[in-house]
Amino acid sequence: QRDLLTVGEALVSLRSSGPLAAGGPLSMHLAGAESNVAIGLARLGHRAAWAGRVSDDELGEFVLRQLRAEGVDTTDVRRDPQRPTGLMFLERRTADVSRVRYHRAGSAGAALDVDDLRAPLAAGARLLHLSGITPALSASARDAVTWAVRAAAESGIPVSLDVNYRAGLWSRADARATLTPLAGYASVVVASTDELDLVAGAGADERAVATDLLRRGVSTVLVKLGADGARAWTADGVEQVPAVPVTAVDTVGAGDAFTAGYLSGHLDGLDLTDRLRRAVALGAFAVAGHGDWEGLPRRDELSLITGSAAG
Ligand code: CKP
Ligand code: MG
Repeated sequence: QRDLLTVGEALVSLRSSGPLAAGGPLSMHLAGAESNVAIGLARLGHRAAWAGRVSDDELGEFVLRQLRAEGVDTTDVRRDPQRPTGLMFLERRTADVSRVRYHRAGSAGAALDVDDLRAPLAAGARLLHLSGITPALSASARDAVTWAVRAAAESGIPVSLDVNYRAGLWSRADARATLTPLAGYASVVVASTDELDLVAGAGADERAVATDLLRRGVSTVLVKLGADGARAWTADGVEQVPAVPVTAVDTVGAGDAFTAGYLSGHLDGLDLTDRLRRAVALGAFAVAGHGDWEGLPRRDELSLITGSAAG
């Protein structure tokens, strides 16, 4: 039985160490919010599977090799002979500010459809993780995600949804119209404070949004506070943990690391406080190193950053 199934678009990220317009060397990395989460869980020893579409060429092969090397199950990945793998350029502007530009319209990942998800959903998993990026990619990807949350609900598979609003992909109004109903199917909703208005018809007030989500059947609302840690809203009230203080060198991937830590704690049966502690510990690992997922810890490394807190 798989611990986690996650679905989304994996990208090839090309990174420059300075302004892109100045040219110079680029390095090639795997990116993609959901595949980052799968890697985070696999590093901690959980059985994680990623499903999606990649191109049937070298870049698709690169994505698969990276995932397999990290121990992620790619059995259900489809190769698309017609479409390219999406690209993302990341340019570093200052030590801790980087800018992202996508070349993903018409990609294999964006062509995801319901048929791509039938086999992985039928195979079952203890958790299904989705992000708000996927429904922004295309109409067929939006239908696929909508189908997946309903199929998961019917099979009793709890869903986690990370809002992951991407302004380059859709407007806030479109995101709100799609993500608010979707969030009602989730058992865990992950958002940063500036994403709260996208998952409930309750404005941006955190308490009002959390109350609305809990009333609609969500069991845990996780609000990421960056350097201030994170808060969890449940039927029992609200709980906050501080962040683990580290020097941030690259914040891309921090949210996915946080989610991976939380879900790992859930799979291990930890209580809410310890799940949150593991979440912020993984977030700290992610921001303390370069790359979207490269710095994530193996299980025996969890204590490197926080001592007992992460264990
Ligand atoms: O919210 P995060 O910084 O954790 O997400 C980062 C990922 O999928 C990154 O790997 C990138 O490829 C993306 O989000 C995206 O599509 O923006
Ligand atoms: Mg995020």
